[in-house]
Amino acid sequence: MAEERKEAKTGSANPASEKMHEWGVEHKIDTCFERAQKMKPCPIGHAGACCKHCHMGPCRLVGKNAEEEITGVCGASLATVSARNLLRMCAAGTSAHSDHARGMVETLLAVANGEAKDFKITDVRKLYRVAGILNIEFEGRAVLDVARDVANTLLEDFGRQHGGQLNYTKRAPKKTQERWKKWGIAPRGIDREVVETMHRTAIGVDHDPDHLLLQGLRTSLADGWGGCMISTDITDILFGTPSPQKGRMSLGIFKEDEVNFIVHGHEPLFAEMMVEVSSDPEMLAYAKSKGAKGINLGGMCCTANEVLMRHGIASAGGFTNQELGIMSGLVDAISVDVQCIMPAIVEVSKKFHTKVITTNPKAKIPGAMHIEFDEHRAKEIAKEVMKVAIDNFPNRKTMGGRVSEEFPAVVGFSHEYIEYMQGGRWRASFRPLNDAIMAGRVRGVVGLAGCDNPRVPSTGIHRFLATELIKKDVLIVSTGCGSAACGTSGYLTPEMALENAGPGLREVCEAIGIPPILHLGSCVDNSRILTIASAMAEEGGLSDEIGGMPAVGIAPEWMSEKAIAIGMYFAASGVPVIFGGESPVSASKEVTRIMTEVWFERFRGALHFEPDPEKILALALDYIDKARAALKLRKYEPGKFATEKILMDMAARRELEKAAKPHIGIY
Ligand code: SF4
Ligand code: MSK
Repeated sequence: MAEERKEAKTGSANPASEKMHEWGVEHKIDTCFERAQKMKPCPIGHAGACCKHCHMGPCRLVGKNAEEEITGVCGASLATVSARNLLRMCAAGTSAHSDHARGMVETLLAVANGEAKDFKITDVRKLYRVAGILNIEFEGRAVLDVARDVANTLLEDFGRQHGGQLNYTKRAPKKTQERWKKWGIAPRGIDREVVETMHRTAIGVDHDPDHLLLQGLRTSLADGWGGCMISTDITDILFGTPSPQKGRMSLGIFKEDEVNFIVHGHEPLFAEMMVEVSSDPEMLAYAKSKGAKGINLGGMCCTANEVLMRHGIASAGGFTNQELGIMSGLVDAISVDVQCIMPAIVEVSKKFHTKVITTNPKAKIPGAMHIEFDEHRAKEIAKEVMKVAIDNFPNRKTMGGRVSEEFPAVVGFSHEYIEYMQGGRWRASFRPLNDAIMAGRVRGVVGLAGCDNPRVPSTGIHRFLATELIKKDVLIVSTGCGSAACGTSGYLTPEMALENAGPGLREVCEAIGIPPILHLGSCVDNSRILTIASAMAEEGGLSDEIGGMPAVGIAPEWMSEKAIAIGMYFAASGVPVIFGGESPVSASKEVTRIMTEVWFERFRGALHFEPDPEKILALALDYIDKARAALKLRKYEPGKFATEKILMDMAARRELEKAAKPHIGIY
């Protein structure tokens, strides 16, 4: 297997991860990297040419001139089949984010009703901001009453049946909203769009690829401006809006002499309780009684991003690090909730002493322990789970790969903080960023997001694009496993700007004191990018809508259906998006044309699939430069920019704050 692996260039591109992987290969422990070699994807399904939407099939629409000449038993064309496949991925991705969001809103409601005593409203200012957006009166009212109204209003977005559209769609620039209206893709209710997509993609319903894809965009908008944005907001309200934190990232975060507990998955509710419990004196005393010096909490995947950016809890990395972390032999327990959890971690854990604990009522894994989380008894359950890890500490075996590398990271750039750092608390704005783009110091902005993937040397394309883009003065905002890929490579530090960023971007980063790659959070926090883009449009000087900005989204190693939903909502909002890897609709030229040319014409966004990292880079820069030219901005030339605008440093910001009066801004 090892030889095959080298030939196929699999494994991780991250040195620490690859070291652990090599240790696993030596000890005959298979991981996703080996399984990716053994399990080749079916080329027909991979290209979107297989339909199994009824039991007359599966129909495989392959062969010469398949697009023109071959149909399924029912007569469905290749374009119909490919479009339907993409839509179902989008609906599944939307469901995942939105079901997560529903859980957050229900918890907010439980807090407001006094039924979830272990949680509280942490960020009242953010609650008021959200109330303002929803036209809910907040001044002079009890905080919990406002919270109840916010929760009930947002809950309506899930099941709205008649008239209207999602509350948050009005946060988009007017012109962007008008495009949605014109093309009939303003989302109504989140659940409704998902159900309609499932209906329209069933046998014998909608067969027009363009018409189908429009419904896909409407569903994805329900994800971006619904599920994701709601989840981000409620998480901030309950646990605090992130501001920069120092953290540690990579597989070297585990401690030999402490109980190591990993929170993995996506939903922050249980993880937040584990943060509390990990410093609880009773738990620490219990850990000591078992011979441990303390409790070391770490995170994995997007749960890691949630607790990293609010509490500085160390992250062991992204998706492809989950088995590798267990192979350290130091993880006493790992809790998992939902999404991106490989069931394989149970098998790997059997080789060590690690306990795998599922905590979500929706997700069990055979062979794992199940301790169900209930927000009404949150702390009690968190303690029960932590005790499993502590009791397991004495069972550690000596076996395990040892990696000591870890990197410092500055994380937690919420859109509110990005606004703040550009003008202080009372005069927060996006003016300096817009000015820097206009002057050519910052060439453009790239959202580097999405998963890492064992079918390529994982994290490698993220690493390549991150370094190349900042060299070319492109500011990066990162989320999800894109953030993990950057953080575990040591890229999330301000020093990265000094060493690698182009001269313009470096000047901006030095003036504001930020890294050139801004960690924005988890996958649902891609909604923060929508908010930032809307604020930039409102600020003026660039495009007056999200479309037309010198901005691109890239998910170079995507694998999840959630990534498809995210890519589509950015495209529908006006952002050209480039995904790595082979296209899941490559079989249909027509679907590919619609997603690239037709969507760009209608929405100024697009969805490309491009496996070659160099071409991804070139395409992204081309979009950025063409947008600059269309906006009649100064032509980007490295090292040459207008110097008239001075960025505000910390001292200037404090001066402004002293003089200013408070207000509650509504974005
Ligand atoms: Fe085949 Fe049509 Fe059934 Fe799909 S819906 S499996 S194309 S017969
Ligand atoms: S965890 S969806 S692998 S980003 Fe959000 Fe990472 Fe992709 Fe899962």
